[in-house]
Amino acid sequence: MDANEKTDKIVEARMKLKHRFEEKMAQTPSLTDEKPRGTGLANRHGMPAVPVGQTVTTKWPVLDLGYKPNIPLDKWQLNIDGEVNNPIRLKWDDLMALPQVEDTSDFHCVTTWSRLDVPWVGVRFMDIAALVDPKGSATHVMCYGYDGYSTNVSLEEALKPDVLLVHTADGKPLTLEHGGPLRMITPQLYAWKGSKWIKRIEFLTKNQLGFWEERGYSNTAYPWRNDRYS
Ligand SMILES: Nc1nc2c(c(=O)[nH]1)N[C@H]1C(S)=C(S)[C@@H](COP(=O)(O)O)O[C@H]1N2
Ligand SMILES: [Mo]
Repeated sequence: MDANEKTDKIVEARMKLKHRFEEKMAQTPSLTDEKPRGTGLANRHGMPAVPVGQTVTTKWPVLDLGYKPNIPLDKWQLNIDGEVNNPIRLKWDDLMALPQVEDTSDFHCVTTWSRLDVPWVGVRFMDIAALVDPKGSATHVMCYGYDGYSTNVSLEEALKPDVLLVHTADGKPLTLEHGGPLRMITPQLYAWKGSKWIKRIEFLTKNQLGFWEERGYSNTAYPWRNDRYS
């Protein structure tokens, strides 16, 4: 396959995914809530900038399981597998060869702090999904970190355009403590839905609980509904 054919295949897979999840995505809280709870000016999705119960901080606290796995770039890999037609293993150079996007979005931690307007650079989850071509039966993903962490996300949330796998924040390579070299971000959901030190994305045919979800955190994690615990 030449480069053009490759691009065409990814575009085709992306359109297929968009078509399959468009309706479900349009029904997610961050796009449908008529009375999202919070304060401040509307963000680009029409939600108040500061969700209910959150306080803005300019610092960036660190939350982890007491362990920060340090993976050198030449050893780093990301596996994307499960309910897909084309499972892949990306090395660092493969990741950097994918379309890179810059985006600025907010980061809401369930422990009540929010960091607004973080400039990120990375790859869209949607583009990664298009590469592996999920089977028609795929509904969710489980994302795993090198530290043993896991978190589940529905595809109608994960496929939103501002869900990214990021390697750069605030104009600098993502630091180890914040999940470098690569982490996921989910601006429309509480930040625990974005795995730091991401190592594997597994497509699933049903919802399964991740690390915090098994310990009582919400499955849906919607900040403008104060949806913290299940
Ligand atoms: N691999 C991994 N990812 C993780 C966590 C973790 O402990 N391990 N903590 C989660 C939680 S609870 C939050 S609030 C954010 C915190 O990201 P930060 O430490 O960069 O602020 O990462 C999430 N992703
Ligand atoms: Mo968190």
